[in-house]
Amino acid sequence: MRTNQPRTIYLSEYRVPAFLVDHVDLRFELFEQGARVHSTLDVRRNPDYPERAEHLELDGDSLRLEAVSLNGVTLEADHYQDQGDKLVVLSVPDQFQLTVVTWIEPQNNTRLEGLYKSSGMFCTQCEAEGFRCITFFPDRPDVMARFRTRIEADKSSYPVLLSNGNDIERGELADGRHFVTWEDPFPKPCYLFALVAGDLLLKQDTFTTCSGREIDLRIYVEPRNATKCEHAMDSLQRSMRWDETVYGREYDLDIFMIVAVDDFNMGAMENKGLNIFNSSCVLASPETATDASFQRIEAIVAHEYFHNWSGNRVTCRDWFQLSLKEGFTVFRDAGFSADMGSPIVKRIEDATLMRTAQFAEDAGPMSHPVRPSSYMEISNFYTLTIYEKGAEVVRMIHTLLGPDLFRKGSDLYFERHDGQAVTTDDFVRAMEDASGRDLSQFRLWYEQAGTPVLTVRDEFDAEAGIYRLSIEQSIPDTAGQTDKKPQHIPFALGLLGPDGEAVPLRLSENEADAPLERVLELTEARHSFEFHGVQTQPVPSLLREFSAPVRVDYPWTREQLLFLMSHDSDGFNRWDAGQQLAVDVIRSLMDGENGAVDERLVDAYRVLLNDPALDQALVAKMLLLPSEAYLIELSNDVDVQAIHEARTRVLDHLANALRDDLLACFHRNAGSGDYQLTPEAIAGRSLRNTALAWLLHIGDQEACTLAQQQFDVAGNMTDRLGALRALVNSRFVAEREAALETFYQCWEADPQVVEQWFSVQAGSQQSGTLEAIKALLQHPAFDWKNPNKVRSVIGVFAGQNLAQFHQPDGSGYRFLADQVCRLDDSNPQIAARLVSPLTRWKKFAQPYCSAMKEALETVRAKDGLSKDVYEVVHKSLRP
Ligand code: B3K
Ligand code: ZN
Repeated sequence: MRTNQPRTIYLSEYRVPAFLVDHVDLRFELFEQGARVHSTLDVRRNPDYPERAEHLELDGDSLRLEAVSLNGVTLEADHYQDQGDKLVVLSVPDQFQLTVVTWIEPQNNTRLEGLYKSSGMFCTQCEAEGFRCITFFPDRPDVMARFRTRIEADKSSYPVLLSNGNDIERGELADGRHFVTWEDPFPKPCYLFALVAGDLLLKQDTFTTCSGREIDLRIYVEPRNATKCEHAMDSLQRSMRWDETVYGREYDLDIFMIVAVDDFNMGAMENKGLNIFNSSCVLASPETATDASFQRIEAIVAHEYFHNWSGNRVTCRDWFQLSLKEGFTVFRDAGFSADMGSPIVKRIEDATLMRTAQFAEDAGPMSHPVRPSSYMEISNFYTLTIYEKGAEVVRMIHTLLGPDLFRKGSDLYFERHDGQAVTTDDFVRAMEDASGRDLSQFRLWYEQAGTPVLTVRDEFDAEAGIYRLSIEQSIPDTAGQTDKKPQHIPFALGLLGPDGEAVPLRLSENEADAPLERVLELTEARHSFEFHGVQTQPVPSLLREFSAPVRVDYPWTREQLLFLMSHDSDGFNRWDAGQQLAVDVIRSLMDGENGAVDERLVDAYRVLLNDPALDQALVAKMLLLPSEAYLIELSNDVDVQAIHEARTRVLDHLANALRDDLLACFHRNAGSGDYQLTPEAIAGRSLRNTALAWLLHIGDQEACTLAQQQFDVAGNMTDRLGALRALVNSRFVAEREAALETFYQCWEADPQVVEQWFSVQAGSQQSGTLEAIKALLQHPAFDWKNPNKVRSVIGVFAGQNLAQFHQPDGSGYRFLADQVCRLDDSNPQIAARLVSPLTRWKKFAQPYCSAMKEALETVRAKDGLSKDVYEVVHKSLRP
């Protein structure tokens, strides 16, 4: 067991840095057996620091110190202390130059933080605290410096040498080595530093900015990926244009580079001028990537590009402010994706992620506010709350201010804070100053954790023609936070009359030109609203477009939901009504009520399948039943197998009753011609593959043949994988095995496709999956050091394949605990993420609950547990 408890860092302890660094001069000597880093810092005392700090303290991690000199004079050992995680230089002058030489071993770096090697190339990941694994430095985002970086390496193995900014010098060295020097004119925190050295192929294009500057766009990949860059390049160009049009933001450097690397802990990283991407988030071709990957790539390329303003030009003061850049940037990339595709579909996807995964996080042991007030390991706080809830919070500001004032606010924010490291409070203040609105109560969204619950009740007074709505707000207690204050919530609603027409929302008797939709602003624990001039009992359409990240409790009848499903003018709520109806039907089966599936659900789905006048992109989403994860989230004392069985029964019933409609839907959406990424084409493929999956689910022989045909002839990966997945989840064992085999043989040389092949199997609904998973870990293509492989097998099994993972005998949990312990030694960040499915043990019924807890306890007992896993496991096991 870990004996020393990691230190907790508190926001309340924030102090400005004692020393500032104006300039950093780096020289990297890269070798196969390690790297020598020479770092020269121009340091001065910070005039804003409240007292005179005597000694300079620099952060370090896993460094071998070779030399220290001050103003060119080598320091004797009694002038500094190498404490491992700190280098303390004693009694320094007010202003000086400090040179530190360190030796590091990138080839042995399995944590993938700092400088490491991936497929033979050198690359870096410095956010949040990886720069200290490269050299001693004040590793905090409020220290911003200008960087010059010289890289030296063997020329034949590493012909391409990259860092941030512009390349200003290059030349040859002895022994077949060469060097390139890069200079970044913009001061930046060290977490945005990047270096790449490798044998890479360059795909180039240009972008002309709104002021007429031509930017050199470069994507560097391994030569085998030459044909997979077009989509990323195109997404980049569209992002650059969009940020100019929608936010008035122009790119600042002359070069913008993206590098794809196979071994990467997360999706991508916004290093200044040199974004580094996980290969799976940048490389795509129709033959190898699904529609979902194409959309993910577009969103991530945009997200990292948008960080150039929201994150790099204006950065975070400290890591508690992480959502300042992440929440805002997710909000920006969501706007971009909505504009590039179907806005309703994008909103449905975002709301689904919030309601299934973020609400769960917010109710669990790792729950924290959008601006946390403490942490042990910052890597654990790159969460759905920081990213997705943070984006929802910005979206609510947008809703409250309206698009014009919001834009004024963002302009003011960028102008006022350009080149600064600031706080979420500074962001809100800019929005207030530009709009004249008071957002003081709104700020509670940053401070209070937990998902607000709105209890909505209504009554109709036919005689007076008044429809009354009462709304009560409450915020549940969360880890370390109780007695919360009411928050400022924008609540969008409409009312539907008997024929589905919108009822004018008159808040007073004689209000003329009353709107058909309103955003009510909830600020109190209790509100009641009266709508006048209402002739017949209306059906309310609540929280339209998911106008706030809250739960709504309203006693829906199935009639109301069916009515909204077909009549609501808000597409999002049409979808949501369908979800709530399906949830209700599934739950009534679990409660054992009369045992039959409500035929009205079947009828509603029949309409969806057969009415070509409906928005097919919306229909494709409406046909997807609520996931097991969402059903679990909605329940307490969860019996996973009971949820799985009830959901499966509904699916069986629907698929049997609608067999012919599904077949017709499959054929109607056969698709032809070129691969296109329009919302219509994507919807067509989604409908076709949903139909196939449902038909195979009920063991339909004809569908099995169709799936095999589709698998053989598909011209794109969406259809090929759709067919494969349907077969894998079916009872057709021989066909499934044959398809899996063929697929692997065809694609074994392509890591991104092999990852999908792993995922399909790890997500299989067939029993015996755990044994199959164990076998996959022995597969020659599986690699413990590659996070994508780990995620595609272990992550998918434990995080997505809930019915298989939650075995009543606890075997899935023990398996996960073993893998977490194994990974904890090599890559703690990945281990800490993987353990998360176990953390919500309190929510589950027996025997799940105790078995999950036991598995967590095994992890806790491991020797030398990392800080990352320690924090998650200990917080989860707190009484
Ligand atoms: N900022 C990075 C995330 C870094 C995670 C460090 N553990 C990617 C992004 O959000 O754009
Ligand atoms: Zn980001």
